[in-house]
Amino acid sequence: MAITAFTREVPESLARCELVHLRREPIDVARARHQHARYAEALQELGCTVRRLPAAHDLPDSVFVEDTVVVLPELAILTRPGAASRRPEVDAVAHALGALLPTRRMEEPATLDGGDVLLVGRRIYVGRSGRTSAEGIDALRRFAGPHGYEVIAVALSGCLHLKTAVTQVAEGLLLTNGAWVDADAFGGVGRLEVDPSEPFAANALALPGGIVYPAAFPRTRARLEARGLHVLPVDVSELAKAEGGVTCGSILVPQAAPAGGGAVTG
Ligand code: CIR
Repeated sequence: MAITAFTREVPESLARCELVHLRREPIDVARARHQHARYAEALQELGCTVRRLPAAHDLPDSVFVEDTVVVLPELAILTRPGAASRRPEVDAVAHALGALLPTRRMEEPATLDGGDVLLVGRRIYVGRSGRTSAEGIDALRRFAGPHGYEVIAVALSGCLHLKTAVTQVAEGLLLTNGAWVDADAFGGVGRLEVDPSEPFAANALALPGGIVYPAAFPRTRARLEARGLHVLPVDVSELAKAEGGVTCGSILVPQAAPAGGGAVTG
């Protein structure tokens, strides 16, 4: 399956990002940009075609594109992010994805961050976080339900988004931090727990060619590799200071397969 990965440049204003669970630390924007470029290369190495959305320097969190949309093969559901400062991020994403997929858009009072949404087959798990409201979950159900998806709300505590606590790393295998989410919520799906010394290690970006994964979590990486999974480590330390992980830096859109490998375009 070919995948187009949309990214958005690290804005000048990144250091003014929203923060919920982390203390504000100085962020080196030049370094963050370098790390983000390397992240995009990793996506490309694993077979994605990377498309960059226009930078938005007045929107500090605009690099974290995942939160603006939920992409299903059938449609793109544009979100209304839980942090008011982030809502203007959505228009550029709507414009780019509208050319590829039918789109629907959540309206006030619904709020939902894409980081709270985990798609496993025809099940859509959605975190009840500080960013995602009951109305947001209802809207997701209303848009996705007619396409045969079951939307399942999941409680979480201690972290920003559902995907801070759980991501899918292979068919039938979830990587979890059981301190932040009740891993039994995911039915019979297999699971691998993060190393206890690496609480933020559950956020992994699985692509058909391998897993893009923060270099900061070698112990959990070893657990993934022990399962035979190919892991491509990337240093995302500056983005992590803004409470971002590896899933939040891209929007993955499955495409009808073109000839050849990955590419970076405008
Ligand atoms: C925020 O608080 O919204 C940003 N500073 C971080 C968003 C990270 N998004 C994600 O993990 N999906």
